[in-house]
Amino acid sequence: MAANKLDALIIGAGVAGLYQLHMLREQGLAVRAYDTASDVGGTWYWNRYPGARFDSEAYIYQYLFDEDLYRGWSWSERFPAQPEIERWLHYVADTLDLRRDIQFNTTIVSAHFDENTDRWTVTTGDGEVIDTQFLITCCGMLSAPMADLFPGQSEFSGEIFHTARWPKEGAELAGKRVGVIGNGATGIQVIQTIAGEVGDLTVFIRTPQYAIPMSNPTYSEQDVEAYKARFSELRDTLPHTFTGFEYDFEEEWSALTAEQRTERLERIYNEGSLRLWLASFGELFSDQQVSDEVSEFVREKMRARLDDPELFELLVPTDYGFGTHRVPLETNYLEVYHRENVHAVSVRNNPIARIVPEGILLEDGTLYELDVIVMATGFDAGTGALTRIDIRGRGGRSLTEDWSRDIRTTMGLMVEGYPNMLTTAVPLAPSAALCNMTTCLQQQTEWIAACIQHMNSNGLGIIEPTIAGQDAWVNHHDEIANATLVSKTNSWYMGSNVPGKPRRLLSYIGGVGAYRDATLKAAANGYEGFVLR
Ligand code: NA7
Repeated sequence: MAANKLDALIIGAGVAGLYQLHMLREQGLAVRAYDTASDVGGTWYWNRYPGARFDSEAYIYQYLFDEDLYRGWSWSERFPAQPEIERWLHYVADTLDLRRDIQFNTTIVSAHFDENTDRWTVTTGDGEVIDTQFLITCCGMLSAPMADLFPGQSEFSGEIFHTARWPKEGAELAGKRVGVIGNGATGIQVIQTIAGEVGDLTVFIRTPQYAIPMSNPTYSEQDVEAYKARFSELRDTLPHTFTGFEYDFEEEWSALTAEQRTERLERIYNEGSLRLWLASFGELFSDQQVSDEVSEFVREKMRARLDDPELFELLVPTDYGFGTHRVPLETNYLEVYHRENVHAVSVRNNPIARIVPEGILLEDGTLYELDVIVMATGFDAGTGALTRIDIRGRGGRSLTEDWSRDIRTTMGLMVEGYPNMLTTAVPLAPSAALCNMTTCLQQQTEWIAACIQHMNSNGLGIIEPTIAGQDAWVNHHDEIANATLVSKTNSWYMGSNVPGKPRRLLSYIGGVGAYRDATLKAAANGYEGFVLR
């Protein structure tokens, strides 16, 4: 088949795209992946800012379909940094010989479904046109940066970097006056890493963050052998837990005495992982009283590390519950604010008005003069990667327009009106928020590969969701989401960081295992909720 005529075109060569390519190639399909980047890695290609590292344990942020692949790579520590993660994805691409079917430095700008041929016409930024039966999006949940946010950005006389577009050659920060906007998971990693290097660091904080100290031991050979020996166990358990991590909830909060609760919280807190958030007490996500008590436990821990009550006000959250949006792991993040060269500025009631040539100007006229501005301002999560492409389905329907009205998908695997477009890391599936990404992405890509195999074995050319099937999934998703405290907190989880974005919990919160069961059940029942012909 000519290179411009494919069975399947994959957008993205990150964790999902690599595995999707491998599986479809094994099926004998003419398949090719395209990526804007110059190499594989996705998130781990783009996010090369200082301090970028895992918050999932490395030995579970893994492909679990091939024991040799798993055993062939040895991690140096529990939560490795970006350079090591990028090297690991190079190892995966090399081992599976994937690069020969990936076109790098190529951005997909449009994809239009042709109702006469039942095929997609895909166009690249260089004007290349590709004709494909299946369009598979592996664009990542957090890949469309919120980079153009403030008036005057182009007038700044210094340098501005969004964390997800950090220059490959690095940025010169030593001795400079640096401003960081944003203190989410990304901002925290940047701030704690550069504080000792820059001349002066000003952090502009709109919403304080709960934070848990990371315990990050380096691994000995024995440690590596020990986790590798758990391959089968991890492969069998991870897909079935609530969040795709190796741990699951403790006992019920209500079944424990006050002393027992404190003992559990202390023990889990000291593990230095995301367990306190993702697998301590399920009631944390739904019961206000439990949320209040666990939040106060974490606040106490944070206050105990700060020597200035004024910093409590700036850094310790009080108006939303622990875990109702992303909880970052950190290393001396709070202590950084005790340094003479680090200043926290609240922009909650006095927001950033604009960027001026000299620096950042707040609404009350205060000017912070800077040499470098780091925008750790996050992403248009879940939808942004696809709405920045001109995707057209039946009748010329635009996905960008559809999702600007209402964000709907069928199990995060397809969108009604867009036949043969299969999606990963889009809304209404477990993804990024509340999920170990590799667990979720392997499940979604495996579902897609099995679906295509089923179609090809049965002489079927088209799959698309029914309206009723999609409505049922959206209603199920909303019912669970609306019963949680997560849906009452503002963050990218709810789309509230993007002006005008329809409000809906982007990630499915019924549990990774339950989601998996639902998608497999739909397939086993003749792809219930979908039409195939
Ligand atoms: P996040 O979690 O969306 O954080 C973005 C940060 O930027 C957050 O602190 C925002 O404050 C802040 N922000 C955004 N816009 C502004 C303006 N206009 N003024 C001041 N501050 C602003 O993105 P991350 O990259 O840290 O993390 C994304 C995910 O990547 C993370 O959850 C992990 O899963 C990996 P706000 O809280 O909105 O007040």
